Amino acid sequence: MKFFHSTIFILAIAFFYSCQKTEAPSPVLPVPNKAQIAWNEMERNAFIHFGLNTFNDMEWGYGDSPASTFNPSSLDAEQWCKVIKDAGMKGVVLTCKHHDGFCLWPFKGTEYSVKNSPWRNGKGDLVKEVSDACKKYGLKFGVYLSPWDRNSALYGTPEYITYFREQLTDLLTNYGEVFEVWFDGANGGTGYYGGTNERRSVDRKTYYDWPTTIELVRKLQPNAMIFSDGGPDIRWCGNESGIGGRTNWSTLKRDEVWPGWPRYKELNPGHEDGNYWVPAEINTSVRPGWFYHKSEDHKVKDLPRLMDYFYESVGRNGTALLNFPVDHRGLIHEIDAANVIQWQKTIEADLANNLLKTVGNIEASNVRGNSSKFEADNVNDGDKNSYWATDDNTINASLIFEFKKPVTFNRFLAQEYIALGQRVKAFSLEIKTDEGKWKEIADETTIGYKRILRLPTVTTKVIRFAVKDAKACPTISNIELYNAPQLITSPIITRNKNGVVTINSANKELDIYYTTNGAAPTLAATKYTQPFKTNGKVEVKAIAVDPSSKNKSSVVSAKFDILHTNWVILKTNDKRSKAVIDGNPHSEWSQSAKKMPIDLTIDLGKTYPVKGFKYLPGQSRWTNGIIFNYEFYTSVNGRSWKKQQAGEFSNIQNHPVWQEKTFKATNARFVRLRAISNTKGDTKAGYAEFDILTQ
Ligand code: FUL
Repeated sequence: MKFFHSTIFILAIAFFYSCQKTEAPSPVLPVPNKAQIAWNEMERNAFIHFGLNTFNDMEWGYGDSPASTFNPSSLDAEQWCKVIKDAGMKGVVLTCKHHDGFCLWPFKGTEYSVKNSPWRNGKGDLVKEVSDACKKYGLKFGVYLSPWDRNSALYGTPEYITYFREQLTDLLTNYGEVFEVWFDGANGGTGYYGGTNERRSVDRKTYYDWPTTIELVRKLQPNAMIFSDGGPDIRWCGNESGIGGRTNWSTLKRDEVWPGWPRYKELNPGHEDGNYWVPAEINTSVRPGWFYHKSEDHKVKDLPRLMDYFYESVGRNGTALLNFPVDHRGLIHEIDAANVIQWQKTIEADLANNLLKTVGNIEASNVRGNSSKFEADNVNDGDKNSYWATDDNTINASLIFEFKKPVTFNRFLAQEYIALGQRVKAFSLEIKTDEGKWKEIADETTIGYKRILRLPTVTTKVIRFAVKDAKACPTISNIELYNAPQLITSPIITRNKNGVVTINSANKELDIYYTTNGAAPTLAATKYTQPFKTNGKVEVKAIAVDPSSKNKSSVVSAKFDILHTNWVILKTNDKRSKAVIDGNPHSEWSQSAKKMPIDLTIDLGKTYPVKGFKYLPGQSRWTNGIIFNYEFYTSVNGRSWKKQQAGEFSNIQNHPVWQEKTFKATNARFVRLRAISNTKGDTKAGYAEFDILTQ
């Protein structure tokens, strides 16, 4: 009997321990709530900036642009939603009120809204049109409501908070389900403020009484994510360039960084020891500006830039929020639409064929309690709720993937089971070489909801994923492998002052072939390996080619005239002026004077038969002195000058690209570009590049 009892006792203990072992790991706090997980799973959303700024060519309206200027000619919110849907995005956040205070819905508390605009004869409600279009296209709808209001006379007083909450109540009551509420961090400063035109500063920590406002949002839209720089539910990533942290914790010491802005640098990586779950939203605009400016039509993010954005947001444990500056017509511009649809197609193609599905065997160095519930295969079963986990004390652990045939890949995707918290602090990826040795191909930090690595293309039969450090035993829900098609990026050809030509292409895995004799380059042309020297006039043509598929870019051509080696910019002591003739379109120089005109005078070092000139205005966003009316002079001796031409660079403000002017060839050693006026009407003249054309 006694024996029987003790056996039962031992068995019971054994059973107890085995159950213990196969229990799910305890969560690592803090953990996300369901709505936060659902928000991460949306991955990519759209932002819309549209309002009076659109019609007044501004980014931050002062609050005094007349409501009557809001006049889109053919606004169609369904066109926006169709583009957004086709671009693979899941939700839309609309600037219902930007800092200028203008309301896109007929808010009863102000006259500064669509109701006093000609659009739809003052009967329109854009928030309604957009939220309806979202419903039709199966997109979630979110609202941006600027706390700062440069129009309201109340701003800065306690009454404004009531006004602000009434606006919020309208937006969260009358337009159906709202998935995200966006509170901008820019707050207080100069403004119109009901005609007082003054500076009003507020303490952004205390003025708005945020806790009460947050409660209001919770009451009206319990599932909405509240965004501000420092949370509460989701945070800013600390930049507007669309770059999520390579180390990116979804956890944050929210109370310490609140309201966020002063410690914005910490928002990018988050805090490993953060005590709140506040994942990062990675926002950027498809154009340089948040609002539409015709002058930026040629600066829409292209496919390579958009792909960087995808991998640096969604691929770095963030949710992307890509802004569309809707144009004057009230449409997403054709260029923006084409680029984002290309973006979606390329993301789909990159992640089309998960090679891990062809794996022969997955071997874990440790499986929690040896239980099938936590087995290695869970990372490859397509079930987001199953995961591979290890025993509590086993942090260093690995998975070895063995393939029957060699696999070639260049993308690695991993996901943690974040319902139990973000755990992994460091991981690596290795491949087994033909010699049977491990070779590390990636050494990274965090994973979180999703991490995607872009890797140089490699071929192997065995891959090892190793967790090197974690807050507790790892819980990995998913791993995928892809061989993304090479992105064909165009060659960029530049030549410096001394004639050295450099050809680059953003995708470094492409080969470049070029010619200097005017012929179209093929794979039989010279392969570019390093910068090369040219003398004088030359036309360089290049293509970029994917060595495996042989897919190639279109031919890019660059015509260079005489060398700038002996050129001297006269009549200035400013050393920075050499930016004008350095062959680099991204460097620039500007000069100012008490009054126009302003001259750029160059000694070419020798006499040439000059038959024209080229001018590229500054390419930076806030460039100065884009020349509009000009005169062009030549001289043989630098004393007596002959005017060769006078005219304007038409549309240069909106389209600041190379301008080329030609005239009858004349001998000259000295040339002068005289700026008669610039596009702003002030007294500056600015240049990215200047060149001449010779016969
Ligand atoms: C910033 C604002 O000041 C910009 O105008 C824009 O709305 C951007 C999304 O946030 O803080």
